[in-house]
Formats: sequence, C-alpha cells, structure tokens
Amino acid sequence: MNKITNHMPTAELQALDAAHHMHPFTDNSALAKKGARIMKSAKGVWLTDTEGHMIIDGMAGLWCVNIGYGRKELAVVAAQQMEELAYYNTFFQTSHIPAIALAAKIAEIAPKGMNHVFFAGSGSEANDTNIRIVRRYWDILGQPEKRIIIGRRNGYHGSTIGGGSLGGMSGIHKHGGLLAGIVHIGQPDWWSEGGDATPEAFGLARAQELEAMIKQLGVENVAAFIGEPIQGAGGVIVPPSTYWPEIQRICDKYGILLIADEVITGFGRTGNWFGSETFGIRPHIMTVAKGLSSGYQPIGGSIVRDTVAEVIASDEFNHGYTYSGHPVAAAVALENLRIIQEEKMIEHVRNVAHPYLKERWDALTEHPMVGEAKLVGLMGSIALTPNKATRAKFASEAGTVGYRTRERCFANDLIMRHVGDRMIIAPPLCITPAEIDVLIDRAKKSLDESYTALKADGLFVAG
Ligand code: PXG
Repeated sequence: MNKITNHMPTAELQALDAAHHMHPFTDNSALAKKGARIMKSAKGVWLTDTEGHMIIDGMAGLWCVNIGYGRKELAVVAAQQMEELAYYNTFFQTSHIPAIALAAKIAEIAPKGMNHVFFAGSGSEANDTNIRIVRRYWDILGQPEKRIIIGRRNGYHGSTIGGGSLGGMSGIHKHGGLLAGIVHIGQPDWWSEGGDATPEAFGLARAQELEAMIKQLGVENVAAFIGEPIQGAGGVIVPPSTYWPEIQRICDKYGILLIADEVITGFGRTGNWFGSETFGIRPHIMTVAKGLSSGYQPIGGSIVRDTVAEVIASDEFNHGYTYSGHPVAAAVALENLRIIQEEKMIEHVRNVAHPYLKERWDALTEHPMVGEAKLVGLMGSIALTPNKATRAKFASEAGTVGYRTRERCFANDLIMRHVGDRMIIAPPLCITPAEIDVLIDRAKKSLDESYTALKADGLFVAG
C-alpha cells in the first residue's frame, strides 16, 4: 500500500509544499518563505500538527467539521461503499442507493415543502447550479428576460466564476472577473457601517436596498436574491432582527426567488438544522455543503422547493457534474446526518454549548480591545476596536490588527480566524464546556498579548 510518508521532518514537508503546492487564497511566495503549518491528525475538536502541538480548532476546519474529527463510523461507511459501488453517475436515467437515500433524508430534515435535492461537489458548484436553476425556472415560465440575481457586498458564495460573482467581495471579482447579470446591494453590518442609526433601523434600511434595486432594474428583469442567513467568510455578520423579515417581505411582494446560502449555517451550526429556521426565512432554494458531510467527503447541493423543482422537472435541464451525488460522498453524508440526529448534536448546541459559550464569549467585551461580541448557535465574532464607544476603526490598514491577533492565537495553539479586524469562531458542534474553557482561555491570552504588542508598536490608535 502507498502510505503517505508522515515521518518526514516538518522542514522537508514545508519545502515540498512550497515547491509544488499552490494554496488557495494565499500569497504563495510569502508562505513559501514562512513555511505552512502542517496538520497531521485530529480527534474531536483537537488538531495535531507535525511538531506535536495540540491545537484547539475553533473553526471546525473551514466551518465544516460539525461532528468533530476522527469519527470512525464515517471511515467504515466510506470503505464499505468503495467496495460495493465506488462510483456511478446519476445521468442518463440511472441512480444509486446512496444518492437516493441521502436525497430522501435531506427532504426529511429540510423545511416543509423543500423535498428536492440537486447534488454538487461543493458549495461553489451548488451556487453555480442555483444560477442555472433560477434562470431556467423563469425561462420555462416564459419570462426568459428575468435573469439578474441580486447578492450583497461582502457576501460569500464560493470561488468559481459563478459563486465568486454572486458573492460581493471585490478582491475576488478583481481576480478573474464578474459574471454579467449579477449585482450587489449593501450588507447588514451595523457595527462597521451603521453610523448613528439603531441596529433595527439600519437592518431595515439595508433590506430596503433590495426593493430599490428591484425597482431600478425592473422586476421583469430580476430572477432571484441570494444571501447567507449569517455572513460567514464576511466576518460572522449577524444581521439586525429587522433584516430578514423585510427581505422576505420584499421577495414575496415582487415574486422573486429567494436563495438562502446555508453552506455554513446548515446542519446545526445556528442551533437548528438550518439558519433559515433560526431567522424565519422561507427560501426557494438552500445551498448546502460543508456540514452536510462534516467535511469528511466533498459534497454539496441545492435543496429546492417543490414549486420550483416541479417547473425545472417539466423539461430537460442541461446541467450536472460527474460527481453529482457521488456514492461514497453521499454514503458518508448520510452517516454524518445520522450521527448529528442520533447523538442530538443540535440539541447539544442549543442547550449546552451555545449557552455556555455565550456567557464566556460575551464576557470578552470586558477586554479593552473588544467592542461587540456576537454568537448565534456556535458561530461567533468579536469586533476589535481602539474605541468601543465610537466603534472606531484602527488607523492601520484594515486587517492589520486582526492578522496580528490571529498570529497570537496560532502561537497559542488556538485556531481563531480574523476577517479584517473581526475575530471569528465556529467550533465543531460537539465541543464540551471544558473545551470551551480552553478555547476562551487561549483567546483571552492571545488578545492580551496582541493588545500589549499593539500598544508597544503604537498601533492601538483610531483612524
Ligand atoms: N457559500 C458559503 C456561504 C460559503 O461559506 C461557499 C458557498 C463555497 O463552498 P465551497 O465548498 O465551494 O468552498 C462557502 C465556502 C473563509 C472561507 O475564509 C469560507 C468558505 C470557503 C473558503 C474560505 O471563511 N466558505
């Protein structure tokens, strides 16, 4: 058997990595000089790197390892499925048991009336599927000019050309372009952009940008709106309570399709199966990936409302991927959902992990550098600021303070990411109160060290 050599010294692995491996969203030449941190194994919420550090993973990988690492059941299911039927496609009038079983299971846990799934290999692919579904939907209904999809600035929907265009990150648009027929409205980030408005008034105003945009474009040209219930990659931006009800009202009023991108918020992250339930959203399509398989296999999909699926089903749909409903990925996802359900992980989030983490997370606002603290389910962020009262930004380039703080976390064996000058967490759903204590203690230590160093370097100043 071809065993990957894991006895190599870290420096040699780093050199090979630098020589041959192009990392995503990375300045690869800078990383090559520094050397990547190389992960070797993981169990529960704990990662171990090649230097033997035990790191607490406050990000569940990349927001995906919902059930935690090292669950043997998934490995067993994958091996069995590979032996039984390693691959078959779902094109050309064929199907297979894992895809059928997973689609049926998803229909069971999805909100009422959402009983159809189109499988993809990732969240980005699923959002590309969504572009096709919504345009095809209006096409079949005899309104082919309804093609424009409205997303939000600082939204994230993936990194393919389609997904990257739906997302509102200019840094991504700059690298490869923006697909025609996709426009963006403002995001509901009260902390950074709310000015003197109350969060509620600001949330309402940002939602009403959707109505203004629909009027400007002409409703006859608008196909759909897409948004994450909580923006994840954008910095765990929890919208004010007024936001989603108003978005829902506007989508209903103008009859445009509503896509909830649940790639991060799905499968228990917010304390319900889906973020749409947490926020009272009634989407036509939900994008899923990540937690669907807890990251053990690459799989994503679009969960489609019956009324939309019926229209799409009424004619040929020229779309699909080699790995749509891949049997091994589907079998693993099914086992993952069984574990979430039977081990009552969502109840654990709601009744144990969230309440305990919330208390400790909110207390971080006592730190001189922390403005607001937000936590929904197990998805949280803190805003770093030199002046809490005015919600001031730092004088340094955005992200400088966040990056320096993240570096302290990394040094203290905590994975807590930064987005700009916000720090974010999304630990595995199985995290225990004792592990939350470790996470918070390391976070506090890192904040303290970052604060002291910033002061010493004259960087703790408002811009
Ligand atoms: N939608 C949302 C809401 C996501 O968060 C995608 C779609 C794309 O999924 P794939 O499987 O194609 O990556 C995502 C992915 C970050 C980060 O820096 C977040 C994601 C991916 C990579 C980095 O937080 N989210």
